[in-house]
Amino acid sequence: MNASTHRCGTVSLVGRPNTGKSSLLNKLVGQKVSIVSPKAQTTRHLVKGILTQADTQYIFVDSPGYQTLHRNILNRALNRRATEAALDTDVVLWMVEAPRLLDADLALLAKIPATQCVIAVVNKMDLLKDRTRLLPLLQAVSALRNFQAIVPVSARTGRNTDELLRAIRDHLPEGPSAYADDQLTDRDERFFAADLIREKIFRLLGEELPYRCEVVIDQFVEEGLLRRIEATIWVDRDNQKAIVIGERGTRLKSIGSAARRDMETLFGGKVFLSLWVKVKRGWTDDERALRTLGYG
Ligand SMILES: Nc1nc2c(ncn2[C@@H]2O[C@H](COP(=O)(O)OP(=O)(O)OP(=O)(O)O)[C@@H](O)[C@H]2O)c(=O)[nH]1
Ligand SMILES: [Mg+2]
Repeated sequence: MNASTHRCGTVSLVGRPNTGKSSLLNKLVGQKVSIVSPKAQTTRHLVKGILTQADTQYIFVDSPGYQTLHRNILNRALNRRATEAALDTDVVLWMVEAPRLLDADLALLAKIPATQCVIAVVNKMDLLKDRTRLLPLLQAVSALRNFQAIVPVSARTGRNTDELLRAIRDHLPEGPSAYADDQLTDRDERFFAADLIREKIFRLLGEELPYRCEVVIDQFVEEGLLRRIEATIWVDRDNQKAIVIGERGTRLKSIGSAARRDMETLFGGKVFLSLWVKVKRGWTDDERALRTLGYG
């Protein structure tokens, strides 16, 4: 292989919820382009993160975690997205997490065609205090399929991510960059505004409620370096509205100010954010509502 050959290609990150796909994407591109939370199924949209090096442009595509519980229409749409992401790219990173494989890991792998170029990524190796446990896990992974490579990494510490990039590069097609050298993502500020609010909802609300919320940007106006943003958090029942707002509005205020701070860092300017909460009954199971929200 000629060392000066330029390569450019797409790489999808697929896996069970919570394996660290979005964290790894952010680590690889060196910027937070995809939202992260300790809860499963944080990611709902396909987000691209672009890493440009002298001889390679990697176009990573994050996807929602593939899950086998909670069969509502929203989750079926998310699963479709997760598997579609895996079909369309030059390389698929099938992500699992230490210390063990679960059935849902295997269920997703079974959906990736045998003809696809798949690299198995075993994330969270920092959690394996006892290193002797890594080898049996890698062996169990290698018994599943003929992977192009199996790479243990830690998205948290960045361990082994250079090795992963090298393994990916070998399987990217030759060609010029598809995006400008300084472009980090395919999404616009409006998208990030909504997703950052969603991230705070996942981080600041209880176990169930985040799955019942969606964020819609009603207005996004730029005035010089200032952005004026109005957004609505949709919930699917009346009692949820009170919970999101919190006593005397305190919870909504925390969500808003945490999201605003992240937006100001990402956009590099001041943000005025107004947040509203409204009820759209049963939206996670309403196909028409889901289509309006972009899950068509
Ligand atoms: N210890 C450790 N934690 C990690 C690592 N990578 C991710 N995490 C944590 O795992 C949780 C899930 O991370 P995400 O990046 O949101 O996972 P995801 O696969 O994108 O999840 P979904 O979007 O819900 O499918 C978060 O709490 C992360 O901080 C890692 O390498 N080590
Ligand atoms: Mg994610």
